[in-house]
Amino acid sequence: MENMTFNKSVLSWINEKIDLVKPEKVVWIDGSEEQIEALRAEACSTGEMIKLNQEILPDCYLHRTAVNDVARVEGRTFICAPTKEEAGPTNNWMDPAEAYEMLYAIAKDSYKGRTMYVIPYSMGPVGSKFSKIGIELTDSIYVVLNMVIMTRVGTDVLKALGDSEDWVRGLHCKCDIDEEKRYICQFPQDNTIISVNSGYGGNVLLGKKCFALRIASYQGKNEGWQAEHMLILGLQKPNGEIKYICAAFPSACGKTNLAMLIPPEGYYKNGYRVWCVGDDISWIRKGEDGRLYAINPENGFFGVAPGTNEKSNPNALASTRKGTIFTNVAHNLDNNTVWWEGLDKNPPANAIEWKGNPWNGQESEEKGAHPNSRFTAPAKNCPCISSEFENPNGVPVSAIVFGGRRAKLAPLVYQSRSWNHGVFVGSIMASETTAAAAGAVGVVRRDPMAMLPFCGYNMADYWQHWINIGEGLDPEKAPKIFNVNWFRKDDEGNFMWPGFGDNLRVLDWIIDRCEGKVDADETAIGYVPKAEDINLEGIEDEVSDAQLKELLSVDTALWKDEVAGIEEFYAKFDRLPATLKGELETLKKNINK
Ligand code: GTP
Ligand code: SPV
Ligand code: MN
Repeated sequence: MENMTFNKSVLSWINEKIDLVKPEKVVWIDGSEEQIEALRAEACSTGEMIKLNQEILPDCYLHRTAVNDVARVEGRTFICAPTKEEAGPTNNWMDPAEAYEMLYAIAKDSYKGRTMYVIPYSMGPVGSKFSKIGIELTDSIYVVLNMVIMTRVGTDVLKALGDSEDWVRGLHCKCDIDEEKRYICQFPQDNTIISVNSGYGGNVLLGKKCFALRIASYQGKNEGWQAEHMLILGLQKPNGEIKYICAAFPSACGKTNLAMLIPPEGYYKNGYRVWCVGDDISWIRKGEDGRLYAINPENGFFGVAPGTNEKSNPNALASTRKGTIFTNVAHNLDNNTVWWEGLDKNPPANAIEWKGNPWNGQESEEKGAHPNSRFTAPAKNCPCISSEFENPNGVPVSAIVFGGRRAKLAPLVYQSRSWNHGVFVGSIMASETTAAAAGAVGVVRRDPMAMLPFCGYNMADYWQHWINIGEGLDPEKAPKIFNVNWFRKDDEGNFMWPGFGDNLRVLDWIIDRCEGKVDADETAIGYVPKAEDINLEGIEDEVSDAQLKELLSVDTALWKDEVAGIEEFYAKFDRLPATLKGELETLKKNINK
């Protein structure tokens, strides 16, 4: 097949990799429907994908990964910066020369008898000043078909790249899916990613976490912008005005759900709407008017399937009804469709579970779908996709929201006192771990800005970058910074807040605060709503006034323990910004008052 570009840096890099992995042939992905359709057919012929019921789920497919390869592997993810200090205390580090040597030894000859697919892709609308280009080499059709949904792929991208050397190199080799030899390595200084021995989502769709967060966060530091693990939503008020919010929650903590929220009935009737710009990643930079603007660099959703249903997230469900790839969900053999826990109350009796074994929907200890099973759905399918989704200039950001899963401690919502206090609030985030990464689930850990697994350089320098960004903003124009917690539990272990659509009640307060329309109580940790300012109309039965007060309360004893935890965490950082040390001292003083 002919090369699709004359770009010398592209061709010489690909030729080097061809010499290394020795593919039987090389196929350039041009983005055409014919080519994609042929690849789908090939993947079905080998069993890599299963074509689903085309009447119920047109252009939808099912894929099962290896049983040992179902989530990101943080322990095997490395930042290969020149020094350990540059990667910082929260990242795994490997010396770049050693890493290349080890990875090349694993990758050597690994494409023998296989095809190399060359995927030119753009993160962000092709040609936008926000956008960046990558090329991923892969031996997996599944990866190609996912990248085609998740990014902008094809000839236009190479045209936009021209002769430039500014593009991110990505090499993915399935090898033998050997978990002992699985490595996800980022080389931020070389704009390079190498991923071996995995076939799962975040490990292999290199445009997503590897590029759009780990590499891009480093690019952003050097170029004066930010790459964040944040959804972007537009909140439309009854007067038709739309305010944009970026929100960072750790993996499987509610970004997709919040980004596609359907307002509660009363709000909906009054004209409130939520428009989804993005559900996972934001690239943010200052616009000509001095405000911050955000784009979603992705083109699709790689969303958590379990729990997605007609009630919890109808927009996400609707997004998966065509052109979607399902990974590690249950296969309903009666009608050749898919099922997952929490889709409905009728598990299929005649099915294949995610590992590929027969399943009757009854066995309580066996799940039909893996807890981290996913759908890969085109953004354009989403009924509430924002009209600004393709806007090359992004959307103006009014509020930044941090949040996580905290059964205790963090109130439903609070506002920081300033940009720098907001950076502090982001830096002390902690959340219970989820199935999105291999390892224990439900353990509270520090996850600053939801970026713990995704920051491509020293986290202390990343915090300093946040502070620097704030210094470049007129405080009047800077987004206001908040923290939310949808996951507070009572002593019986029940969620105290209904969440999902009802989270709009909190967003409404947030926007009112941004517009200076509502007062708040100043507490030790920041501004907390007055109970009467959270509208409970329609959920009075679910949330009593006492419960709301409890949700908004700041428990000083618990916060004292928290301060000790923060001090311990901060002690890891030799380069902790003085500003954050100062914010911690203020918090301590406030708590002990
Ligand atoms: P990643 O794609 O891994 O980055 O995850 P995400 O942050 O987009 O999380 P997602 O929206 O997919 O939600 C993950 C899980 O959290 C699902 O099981 C949801 O049902 C649950 N969830 C989301 N929002 C809420 C909420 O407001 N309250 C409660 N209790 N659960 C929620
Ligand atoms: C996450 O884990 O935050 C995800 C899924 O969005 S993955 O692409 O696997 O990283
Ligand atoms: Mn994510």
